[in-house]
Amino acid sequence: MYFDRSNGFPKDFLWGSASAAYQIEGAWNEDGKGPSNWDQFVRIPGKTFKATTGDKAVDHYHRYKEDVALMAEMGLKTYRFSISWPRIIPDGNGEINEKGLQFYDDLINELVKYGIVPMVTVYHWDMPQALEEQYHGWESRRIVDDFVRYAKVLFERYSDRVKHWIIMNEQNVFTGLGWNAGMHPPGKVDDQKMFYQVNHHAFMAHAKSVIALKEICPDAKVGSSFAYTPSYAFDRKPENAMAKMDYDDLNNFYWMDMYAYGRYPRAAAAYLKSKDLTPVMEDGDEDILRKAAGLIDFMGVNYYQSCVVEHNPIDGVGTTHEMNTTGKKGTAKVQGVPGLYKNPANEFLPTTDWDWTIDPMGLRMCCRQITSRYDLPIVISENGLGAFDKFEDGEIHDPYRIDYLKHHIEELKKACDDGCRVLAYCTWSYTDLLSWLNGYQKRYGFVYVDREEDENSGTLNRYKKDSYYWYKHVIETNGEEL
Ligand code: BGP
Repeated sequence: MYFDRSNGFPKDFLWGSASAAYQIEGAWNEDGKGPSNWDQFVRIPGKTFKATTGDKAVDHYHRYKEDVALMAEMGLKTYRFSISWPRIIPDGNGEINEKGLQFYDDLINELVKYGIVPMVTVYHWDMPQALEEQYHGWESRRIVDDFVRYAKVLFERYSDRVKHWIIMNEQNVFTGLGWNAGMHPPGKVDDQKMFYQVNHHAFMAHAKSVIALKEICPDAKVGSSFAYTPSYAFDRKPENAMAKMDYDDLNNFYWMDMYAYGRYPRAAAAYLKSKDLTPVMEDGDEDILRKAAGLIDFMGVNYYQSCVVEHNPIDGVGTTHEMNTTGKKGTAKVQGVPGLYKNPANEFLPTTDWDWTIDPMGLRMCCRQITSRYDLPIVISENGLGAFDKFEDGEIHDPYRIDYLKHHIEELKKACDDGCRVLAYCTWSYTDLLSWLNGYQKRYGFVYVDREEDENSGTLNRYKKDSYYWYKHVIETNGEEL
């Protein structure tokens, strides 16, 4: 009913938590798995905090039963995890590795056994390194067919038990950090033209996978997860409000419009044309993109922070390609695009030790914007706080994490009351895990894992944090008692 406003979280709301294969599994060269682009990238000196790798990660590959048992005890309704492409097809487009498929079969069966809904991400950034060597991975249009073949293998094998699928995780982040900032593989800097071309290939891979899934399993629910950073204009100066529009078109709607409408925002397309950055498209691409847009069931949102947008003159600040990866608060720098916008700090909001703005209301704004612009259901596929945790006699007191999540859930509840159709909320993350660039000291989990940056450190034993018990109660009361 159009005016049927819900009250609080729906009865069948999926309270969940999320992870990604590279960040938890380890077993990087076991049971036939091929090397990924990340296995290669982390070995380049200076790329990650203290040269940390996911070689062992938190050893979820061997401890998944223990991890799932802890989820069941907590009462988790859904668990979002990703599948490692090089575990399934070691060289990206050749033989299929049955042992890799078997691992995820076992994991899915274990979840289903406890009544936990598996939510699967097809691509959370670990691409078979062989594809980089064959044709430079996402830079080549050839990846679209290889990706869709991989996705179909998953749909055919698992869609009897997996009904919730996320095709891409944060396409805006892996392409931005990969081709503009040089901080993710393949480590290219300021390759704007390729950045947009790579995105077009990823959009096509997303679209063709969505279409394939609906053919194989019509009752599956599908979308992609976007790293959504909503924005505030610096002040009421018209040029700052205009800068906000530019920011949103180029940083938010560029991806979400494509997923939801199958087309680029007109102003963004015009800007690309004026800079000779328009990606090459093939005949028929537009139809495929539109068709897929008509088939998606939700917008996936990874929400961590909001930002401020201010006009940036042509001789203003550029991007420094730096990030606070040490946890030393206050080391992040203002960055921007000359002639368009820059992103100064928001003095009204606190930040984490890694200088990420903490803004619970921003989550409600994401939901409202998606609801107004696309009228789509929403899956919050990530939200959480990276912090230093202290292990004291087997206990981990993390009131700051509880506080962060509590305020975000309060705002999410308001979004539900506003009429937004929110299907799920997944915290990042379930266990502690590898933070891509920030090592193991930046912790996000409900479950503490005993390990440090050094590969030989720690027992890898699991311990429940205070937030574990708190979230258990949130789930029990369907978000009524926070
Ligand atoms: C998102 C990614 C996750 C996770 C999270 C936290 O961008 O989808 O994989 O890493 O951010 O980020 P970080 O580890 O940099 O703190």
